[in-house]
Amino acid sequence: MTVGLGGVAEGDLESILQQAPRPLADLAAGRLMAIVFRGVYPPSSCQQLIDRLVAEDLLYDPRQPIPEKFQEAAIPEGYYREGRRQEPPLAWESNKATGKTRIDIGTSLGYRGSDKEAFLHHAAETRALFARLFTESDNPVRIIYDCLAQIAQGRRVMTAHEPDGREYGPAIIRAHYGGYAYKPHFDSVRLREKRTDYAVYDFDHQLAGVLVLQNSRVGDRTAQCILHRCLWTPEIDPHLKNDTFHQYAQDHAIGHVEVRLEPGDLYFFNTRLIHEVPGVDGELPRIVLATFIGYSPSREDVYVWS
Ligand SMILES: O=C(O)CCC(=O)C(=O)O
Ligand SMILES: [Fe+2]
Repeated sequence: MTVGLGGVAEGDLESILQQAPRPLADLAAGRLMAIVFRGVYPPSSCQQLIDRLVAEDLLYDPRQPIPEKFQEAAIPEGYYREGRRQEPPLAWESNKATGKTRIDIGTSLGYRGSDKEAFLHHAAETRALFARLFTESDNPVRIIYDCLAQIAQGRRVMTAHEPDGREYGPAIIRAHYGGYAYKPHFDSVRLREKRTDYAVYDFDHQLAGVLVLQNSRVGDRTAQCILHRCLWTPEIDPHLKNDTFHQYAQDHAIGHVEVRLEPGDLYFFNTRLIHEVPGVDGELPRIVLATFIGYSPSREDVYVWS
């Protein structure tokens, strides 16, 4: 059986391929909203990894006061930089007060890409850190790449790199504290950030692969991603910028799916879809291991970065 327009293919590899025989092409075209691999990383491994990140002072325990170091490193909601612009994050002061902060472990092109040399240097440090954090037999980054290779149908999956071989960050761990939310947005190095000076700019399509390590929970509510049945066009932009997308979606009968994930589940989606993760201010932060993916039907390589 093939999924209908805008469905979600999920389960193990066999059932995903039964539902979506051309997974990346279907995601790229918006025929498929998401692909969900269930339970690819054991929940006990998720917990061990988080405990280790806290023990190594890479994340903080939200039940303790926020250490100074993390207040400085925290990234405000809604933050990204375009091209080479470097101005300070506007949303910063207000977020410090609300406690809605995000800690990144890894190298974000969106956050650091305005200074290419500094970005590539930071990425090299991230690769060294990940080599220390993960072993050959327990490596969630590898799991994301392997699952992607399984749906990439013979294409070669690799960490994004510049023509001179210098690699980007392979993936990024993101912890969202205090009900940190992603408002309706899309992600695109090409259409949004306009990073013409990076090799990933050349791909026709950008996807994301996100592995959930921990949910944020209040009662039976958890923070989950909502994918709207709407690929970004310039017409949508004012609604993202003015916070009127929900009204626009209602006026144009644009539906959505909520992709419900538990720790250890991995999902792939097209980042040109308008998507959001409403915050849930639970005791624990929502923590994910996230990647972006560059895919072109005409290319036999698939790039992964963060
Ligand atoms: O955390 C997620 O599931 C998706 C987050 C997201 O949309 C982003 O990082 O741009
Ligand atoms: Fe996003």
